[in-house]
Amino acid sequence: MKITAAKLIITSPDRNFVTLKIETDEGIYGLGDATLNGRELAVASYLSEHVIPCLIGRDPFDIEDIWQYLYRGAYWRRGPVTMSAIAAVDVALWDIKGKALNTPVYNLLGGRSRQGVLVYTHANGADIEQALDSVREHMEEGYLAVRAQAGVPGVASSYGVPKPGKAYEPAERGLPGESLWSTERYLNFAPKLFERLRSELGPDVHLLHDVHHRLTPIEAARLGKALEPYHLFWMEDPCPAELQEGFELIRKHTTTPIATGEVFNSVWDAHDLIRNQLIDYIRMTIVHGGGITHAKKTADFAAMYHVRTGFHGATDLSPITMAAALHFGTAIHNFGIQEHMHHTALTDEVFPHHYSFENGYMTPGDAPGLGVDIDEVLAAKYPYQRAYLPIARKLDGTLTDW
Ligand code: GCO
Ligand code: MG
Repeated sequence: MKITAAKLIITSPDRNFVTLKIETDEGIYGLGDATLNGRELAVASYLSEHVIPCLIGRDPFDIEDIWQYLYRGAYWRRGPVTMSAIAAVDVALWDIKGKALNTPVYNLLGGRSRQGVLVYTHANGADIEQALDSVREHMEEGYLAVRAQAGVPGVASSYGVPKPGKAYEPAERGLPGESLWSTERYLNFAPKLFERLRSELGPDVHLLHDVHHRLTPIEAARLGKALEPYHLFWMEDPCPAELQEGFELIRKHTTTPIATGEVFNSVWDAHDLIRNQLIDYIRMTIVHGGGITHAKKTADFAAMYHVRTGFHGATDLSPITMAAALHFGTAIHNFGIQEHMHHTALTDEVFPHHYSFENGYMTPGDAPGLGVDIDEVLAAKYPYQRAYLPIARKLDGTLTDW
C-alpha cells in the first residue's frame, strides 16, 4: 500500500478544527486531528509546506519509521506545533492500518483491557450554588466523575465559567480577551466549593478540579492540603510545569492527587515528574503529544512509576482525538480517566463517529480504524475564523498564567 495524497481540511463548526486526511492507492484513507487551539494555521502550514511532500509514496503501514522520520528528520525537535503535526500523521496512519486490517485501533494496541473507559465532564457555575446544580445535572446524566469550577467572589472572570446559557468554550474569535485573577481570593474560596459539594453530594462521586497553572508550588501545596478532607480525584495543573522539580514542594505537603500535562508535547516534558512520582496522572493527549505512537511510549514509561493516564479531552480537541483517546483508553493497562467535554451537535455532524457514552463510561465502537469520519461538504460550509485563548492579569495588572 502507498500514500498517494494528503490534504488538510480546516473547518469551524462553532470552533476551529484542523484535520489531516491521508489517502492511499488502495482507496483507504485515514484521518488525524491537527488542532492546536489558538495556533491552528501554524500546524496546518507545518503539515502542508513541510510534511505532506515527504509522505507521498511511503507505505502507511510503516508507522514507527514515519514517526521517527518526522521527529528526528526535522532536526528541530519537539514543541506543540511540531508534535501536533506529527500526531496528525501518526493517528491517520493508525486509522488506515485498522481499516486495512478490518479491526478497531484498540485491537492494534493490545486489545481490550476494560469494557468501558471512565470519563469525567465539566460542571461549572458563576457561584457555588450554580456549580452544585451543574454537578448534580451531570450526575443525573450518568457521570461518575465531574470536574467542578466556580466563579471566585470578587474576581470578574474566572477560568472555566461559561457565559450565561452557553457551553464553556475558551477560544474567542477576534483578538485575545483579557480576564482577571486573584490568587488570594481563589485560595480562600476553592475549599468552600468542595466542602459544599461533598456535604451535598456524598463521598462517592469523583470530584476533580482544574487550577489551570495559576499557583506557585507552595500555594498549590496549601490548596492541596485544604482540599484533603474532600478527597478529590485530582487537582489539575496546580502550577506551570517548566520547573518539574517544583512539584516536589507540593508533594511534600499534600496527598491530594495531582494531574498535569495537557500543554506537554513529549515525554521529556514529564520525564522528571513521572520518574520521581511527583504526579499521579499524565494529561498529555494524543493530538498534542506526537500521536498514538508517542502516547503509548509515554504511558508505558509512566506505568513503571504508578502514574496513570488522564488525557485532556476538551472541545478544542476534535472528535478524531476523542475517538483515538477512547481506543487508547480501552487498551492500555495504566488508564486512569478520560476527559469528555461534549462537542456541539454541529461538530458531531461534521465528524460522524461510533463512540458513545453510557452510565459514566465511553466506548470507541468496533468500526475498523478509529470509527470517525469527516463530512467534507458540510465542513466546507464553516470556514476558519481566527480565535485566541484569553490572557489573564492579576488585579494589579501583572500578566499571569491563564
Ligand atoms: C481542560 C483544559 C481546557 C483548556 C483548553 C485550552 O482541562 O479541559 O484546561 O479548559 O483551557 O483545552 O485549549
Ligand atoms: Mg485543564
